[in-house]
Amino acid sequence: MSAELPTSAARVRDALGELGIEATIVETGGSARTAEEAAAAVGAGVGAIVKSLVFTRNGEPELLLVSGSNRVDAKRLGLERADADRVRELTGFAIGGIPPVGHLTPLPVRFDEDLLHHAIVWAAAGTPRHVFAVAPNELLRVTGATPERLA
Ligand code: 5CA
Repeated sequence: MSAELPTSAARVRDALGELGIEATIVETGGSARTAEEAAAAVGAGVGAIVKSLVFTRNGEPELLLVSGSNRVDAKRLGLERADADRVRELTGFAIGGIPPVGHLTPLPVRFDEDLLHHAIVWAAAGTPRHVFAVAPNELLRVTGATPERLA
């Protein structure tokens, strides 16, 4: 039940609710810290897992929502990986459970077009053991991003 969610997952549940996304947060049996583990935990292909990654561009942070089967072409996009402390400071969550919404500081979002090839995608819900499913176009809608090639 939602009342039993840890604080970090409850924050994601509340953020989703405020955005009008109907999603049930699921606790995985084992670790879902990586896209591969999350895919195995929910029985989805790794391409249907949303990686929520913080990068910086000219020092300014951006949130990239990337298909689990893609690797961001950071060089082409002029991006650098944010370190774990910066990610925590900006989002309020620890790596392995970074959700796509509900961050302390709302960041500009870049959205991987390949996520739209799936009917449903799964994203982290604030902890390495909590995920939620969402239609990718719903996630796209609430981010206000324009889908693009990030790989
Ligand atoms: N819960 C899973 C599936 S949704 C998850 O959060 N996957 S993830 O891909 O969004 O988050 C893990 C990612 O964090 C890895 O792809 C890895 O590239 C990145 N990462 C791991 N350690 C660090 C670190 N020290 N600094 C910056 N990024 C890191």
